[in-house]
Amino acid sequence: MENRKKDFLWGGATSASQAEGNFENNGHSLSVWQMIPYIKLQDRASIPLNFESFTKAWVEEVFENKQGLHYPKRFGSDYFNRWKEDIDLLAEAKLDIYRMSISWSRIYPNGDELEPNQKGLEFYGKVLNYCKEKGLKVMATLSHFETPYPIGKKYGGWMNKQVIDMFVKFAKTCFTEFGDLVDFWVPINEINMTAIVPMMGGASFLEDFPGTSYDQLRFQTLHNQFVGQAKVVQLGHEMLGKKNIGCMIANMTAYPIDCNPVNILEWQKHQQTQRYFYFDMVAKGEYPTYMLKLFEKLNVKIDTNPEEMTILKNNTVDFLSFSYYMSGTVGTTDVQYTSGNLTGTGKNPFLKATEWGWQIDPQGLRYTLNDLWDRYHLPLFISENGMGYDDKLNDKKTVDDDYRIDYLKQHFKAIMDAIDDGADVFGYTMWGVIDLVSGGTNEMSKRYGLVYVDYDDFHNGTGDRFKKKSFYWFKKFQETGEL
Ligand code: BGP
Repeated sequence: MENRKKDFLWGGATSASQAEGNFENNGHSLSVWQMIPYIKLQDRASIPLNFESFTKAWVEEVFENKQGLHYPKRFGSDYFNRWKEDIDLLAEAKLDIYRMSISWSRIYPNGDELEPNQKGLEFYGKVLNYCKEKGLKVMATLSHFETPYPIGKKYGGWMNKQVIDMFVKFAKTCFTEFGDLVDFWVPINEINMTAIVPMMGGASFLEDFPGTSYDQLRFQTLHNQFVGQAKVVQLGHEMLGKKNIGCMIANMTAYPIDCNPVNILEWQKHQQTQRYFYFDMVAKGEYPTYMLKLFEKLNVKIDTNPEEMTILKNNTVDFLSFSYYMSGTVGTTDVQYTSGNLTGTGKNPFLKATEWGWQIDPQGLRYTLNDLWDRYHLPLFISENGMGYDDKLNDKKTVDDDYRIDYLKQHFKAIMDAIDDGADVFGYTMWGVIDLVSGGTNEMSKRYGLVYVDYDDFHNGTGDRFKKKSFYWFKKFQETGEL
């Protein structure tokens, strides 16, 4: 099959806190995500973490690290030192676009500084200029779960509306410094993370807000992020004079477990509250009725005012970007569960799953693209997709990752089919294009890349980069347009 849309952007993605390392130098503070240690999984396919266990007391205790735990995201794949080599590899594989994040913790390590950290700006200036030199377009995420931990500690994270202004200040610095070097901006990665785990998404801990329910915490923190994101959209439009700012949402496509009407209603509720809600907020700029009803039921009262609601309404995004790894099922009964991105979901007997239990569903991507295009009529970009696998480097210093090639081929075909169906899709960035630390499980051995990085789960290894079979496959796809 041929790649029929000639200006489509094919690329790869990484994040600062999973790739950079070098956490204690150059004024960098730890981001929330770098506070979580590696804990060996007994069963990779079972949901690994009890998110409510991430209390502030626990984080502070592990911070002292008397138990000698390993924190993989503080080491990443040593991108901070090897960025040039990595960008060369991306250019060699003929990527059109590279999605990366600019670590908030490197630019405003405490959030409340008046001036940005020059060393951080210098680093990203070098990286972005080099991308330009190599002909790579760039999508920059402003916070890939990278709220500096000091903001959580001192201000209570995104639950505190002062953090909105800190984020806007950070965005303003990035627009000023890098506005000419970045092609597309995404303010907040997978914004729905905050409604699932406010500590990870928003650096807000329940202990800091006595008398507040967990539901109130998660939806208020999320609301403040929606407002912060809308303010950044407004600022970007004013400063950059371009329509190049999108959202990033973890897409939760699911199917009803069967055609029993009670299950259809359950599925509809799930898709509204777990999926459309986020897209509705950033595309339509107001709370949908079904969420207002849910808030009543949960006794959630969003602290807001008419000015914030106007900001949300007037500053919707220019494109919709989302992660798509898998699909799930929903029903009231008879559902067996499996792991997935951010949350678990129902098993689907028609789908195979990875070792981590993530169900592989390329046709679900075609369905999702058609569905989102029909509903919003905004250009679509798949900003994360890929297959985590415990790749092994062979004697020839490569990885024969035919399973990954197969996964990518099927998903690329699904995108092309969706374009044929009429959906306006303009780009795709494969997750973890150069191996990096897993977001959810902190394993280095859960690999997604076209390039193998020689580190194990404890950061032992040379850090050397090796091209996998999928690297050559991707390059050929770019050269020929043939899948
Ligand atoms: C998304 C995150 C990414 C990445 C990806 C894969 O939720 O935005 O940062 O980690 O999931 O997840 P994992 O690394 O846990 O396999």
